Amino acid sequence: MASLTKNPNVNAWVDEMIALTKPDNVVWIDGSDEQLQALREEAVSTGEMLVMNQDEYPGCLYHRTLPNDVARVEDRTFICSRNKDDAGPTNNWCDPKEMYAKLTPMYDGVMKGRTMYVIPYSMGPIGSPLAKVGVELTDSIYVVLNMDIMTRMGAKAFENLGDTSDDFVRGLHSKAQVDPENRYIVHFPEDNTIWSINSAYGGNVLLGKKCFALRIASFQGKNEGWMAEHMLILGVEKPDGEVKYITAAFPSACGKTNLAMLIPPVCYTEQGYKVWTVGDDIAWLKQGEDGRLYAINPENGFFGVAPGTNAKSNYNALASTKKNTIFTNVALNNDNMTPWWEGLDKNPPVNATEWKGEKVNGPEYAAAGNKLAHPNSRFTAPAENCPCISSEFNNPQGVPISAIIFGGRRAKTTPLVYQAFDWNHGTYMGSAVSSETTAAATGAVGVLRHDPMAMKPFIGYNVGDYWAHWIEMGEKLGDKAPKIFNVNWFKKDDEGNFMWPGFGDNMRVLDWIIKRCEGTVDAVETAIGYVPKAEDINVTGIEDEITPERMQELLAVDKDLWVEEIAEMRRYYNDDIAAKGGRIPDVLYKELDELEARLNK
Ligand code: OXD
Ligand code: MN
Repeated sequence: MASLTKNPNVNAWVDEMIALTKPDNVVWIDGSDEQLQALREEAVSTGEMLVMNQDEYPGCLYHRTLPNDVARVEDRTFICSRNKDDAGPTNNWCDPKEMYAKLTPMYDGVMKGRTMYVIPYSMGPIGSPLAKVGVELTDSIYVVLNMDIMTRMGAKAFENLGDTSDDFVRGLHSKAQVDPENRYIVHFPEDNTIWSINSAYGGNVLLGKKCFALRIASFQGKNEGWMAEHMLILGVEKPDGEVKYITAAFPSACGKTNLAMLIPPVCYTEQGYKVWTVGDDIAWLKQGEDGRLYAINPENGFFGVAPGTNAKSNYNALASTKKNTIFTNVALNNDNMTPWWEGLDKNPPVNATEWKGEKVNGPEYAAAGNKLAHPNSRFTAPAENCPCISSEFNNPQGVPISAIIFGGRRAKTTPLVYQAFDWNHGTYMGSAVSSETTAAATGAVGVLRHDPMAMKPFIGYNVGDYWAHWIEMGEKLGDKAPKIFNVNWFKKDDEGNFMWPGFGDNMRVLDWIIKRCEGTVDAVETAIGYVPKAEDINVTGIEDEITPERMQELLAVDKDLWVEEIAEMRRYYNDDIAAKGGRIPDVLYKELDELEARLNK
């Protein structure tokens, strides 16, 4: 099939990769409905995808990965910069020449007997000054159909690239034999290139997402003066119609999708407050002409964790999955081909297929302690399905950001919310983000790990240089910089119960944050930052649960715990980062010293 572009850089690279992988056929993805429909039918005919109940879930498909291929594989993910120091201590590194030499034989002839799909796509609205083009080559129809949901895919992306530009990210994916021993997710930032092999799981193979929009883009952003961050973007519309935009960075599976789509409590909705979703996972941020920081969501859909999603926890996400969605590794109700997962409701289907494909009696299987859906099972849903999608979703200029929020899962230490004194202090706060691990990545669950800016698995270069880039951005933005906050929805009491209701009630914290940005509410200046006065968090409707005493506990700054926190941060900076080649900016050591001095005052 003829190329869809005259761009010689694209064509030369595609030819080279065809010569390497030797597919039987090459199909250029134009993005037309006919082409996509034919691919869906082909995937269904081979069993790669199953058709869901078309009355209840029109346009929805189901896919099951191999049991060894269910999450991102951080231990097999590499940043291959020419100098080892440029990858830094948070990345696996290998010399690019060595890595190309190792992987080239694995790709040699890997697509024999298969079709190569050439996927042009844009991250960001077509024509946006913040958007960038990628081309992914893959032997997986599942990848094509997911990329159609997650990106602006098809010939229009080539129009945006133009006939001569070399500024596109080259992604080569082959599921090969889905062999975990030879699975590699490799980034060559200096070549704008990503090679992924032996996986068919979303986070490893939808190369526009983590690989491009975070790892490669963070490196591009450093060089070009913008930022790629693991952040949701939401707008809070106030009763007077003004919308304030906020971004928030939480580690994987800490509720970014839930916060991005929250439904405010009645005491807010009855006044006319609304929350609009711009993005749930990734933000690209750039200074606008007016000096403020603007954000776009480079994605076009949601690749959300299914378990725990229900009408109460996230009505809008659930609604987004009702049409044209791909479900991966959830359970199936065999009676009517509808999806099920833990936390959807309390009634696992009796006649069920669990995520590995075994037919089971759902209630019995669950009662025996088994999960029907994989804990990292996913929905890939078009953003346009979301009932609260922002009218600015496709705005090529992005939305102006008033506040940046960091957060993680911390049972103790961190109060419900506090504000940084200034941008550099906020950058320190971001560097100190840590969280209990979840099922979104392979490895142990429930262990506390440092996850600076929620970007540890996604910074495509030296983490110290990344922090320095944050500080430079703050200098550029000056007094137009967004205010920076830290939240913790996961504080627990001595009995181990969550103290804060979370979900929609997080609106109460957003309300305080917005008022701080507007300068309409006071705060208590503490050693760690500005903390709300207890009476300034609106508890209308939850007074029984959140008594003034409880609020005091939620907002408390426990000196002993913070002394421990500082000791741990020194250990982290020194042992995990500086001793391993992380170039920590002096500004951050100064922030740590000053925090310590304030606590000991
Ligand atoms: C994701 C992740 O899939 O962060 O978004 O793991
Ligand atoms: Mn994520």
